Amino acid sequence: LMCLPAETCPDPEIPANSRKLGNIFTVGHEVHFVCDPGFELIGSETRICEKSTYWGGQQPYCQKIDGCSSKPCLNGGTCVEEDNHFLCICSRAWSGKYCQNPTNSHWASWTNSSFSRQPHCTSAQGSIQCTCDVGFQMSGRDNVDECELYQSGRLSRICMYACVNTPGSYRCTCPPGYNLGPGYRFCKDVDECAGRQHNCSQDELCVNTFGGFQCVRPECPKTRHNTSYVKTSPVRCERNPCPVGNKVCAQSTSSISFHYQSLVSNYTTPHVLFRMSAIRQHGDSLRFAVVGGRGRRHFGVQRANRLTGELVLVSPVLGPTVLEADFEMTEYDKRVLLGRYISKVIVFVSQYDF
Ligand SMILES: [Ca+2]
Repeated sequence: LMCLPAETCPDPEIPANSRKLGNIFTVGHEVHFVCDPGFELIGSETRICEKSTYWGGQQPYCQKIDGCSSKPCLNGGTCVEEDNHFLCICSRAWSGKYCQNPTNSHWASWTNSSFSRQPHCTSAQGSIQCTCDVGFQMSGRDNVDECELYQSGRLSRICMYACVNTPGSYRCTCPPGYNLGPGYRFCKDVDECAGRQHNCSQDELCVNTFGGFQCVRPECPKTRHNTSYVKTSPVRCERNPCPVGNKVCAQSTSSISFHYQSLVSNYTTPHVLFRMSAIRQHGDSLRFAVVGGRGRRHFGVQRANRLTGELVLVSPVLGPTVLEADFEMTEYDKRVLLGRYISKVIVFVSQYDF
């Protein structure tokens, strides 16, 4: 038997006037630093133990901040600018320079400190409030809830999805359909189609979506008015030649192609979803329009150049939902229809914004 060194980074230096979150120093794990009230962090707030067993990023330090712009007053305190410093006027039940201390001192206990009890915690409006039995005060500074401390803001979220507090540390979790990505904080979609983890049948196509997948089966329009279509590829239908003199057939769609896309919920708009081009112009005018589908108010059409039209997502879509646009290009010459082509663009919008 041999003892091999673990792949561990050295205990990271804790900057003055700060606290460190995270106690696992093995490769791939992160530590975070939080400055005390009245200080701001310069450098890397988060450092990852890299494969080299060195900490990534830059050693942070906590710089003292003066002035109200840094929002130094906690717990609803009001900040007042004075000469070269600030003053916090605390709201009820808080005290201290930064209103950081609760004043409900009747909970404090000055008896044997080795004796402890579990606090009573309730969750309200996304934050956790804990209280102690009468005669006890809150302690447990060693097992700080990193999740709660960091989950408040979108930018400083330690976990993309959910955070689980563990003794001395925390871990991130992801919803079904996602794996925890590198760095253990981001959720990465599982590509079920590439990984053959889907249950689509042989005549179906697998479309990977964020958080899942879809089995699709593009269908050509049924025969009507002697107008019929034939499948020329898994995602394309072409109109059969029209009977001589059948005007309805001659005016109908010449080809239909199917395009599947996946988008995360609440994606930034405007966003170009699809481009359709004529290889060359036969007639004197080319027109682009959305002529059918689902969720049409989210779609707009614009011209990229003389021969190309763009289908644009114009307003953010909250998922999970499916949008569909029948994006049509028509070509005319002296007001006579030369051709009508439809691209069916189907957009799978995920439940989450990742
Ligand atoms: Ca997927």
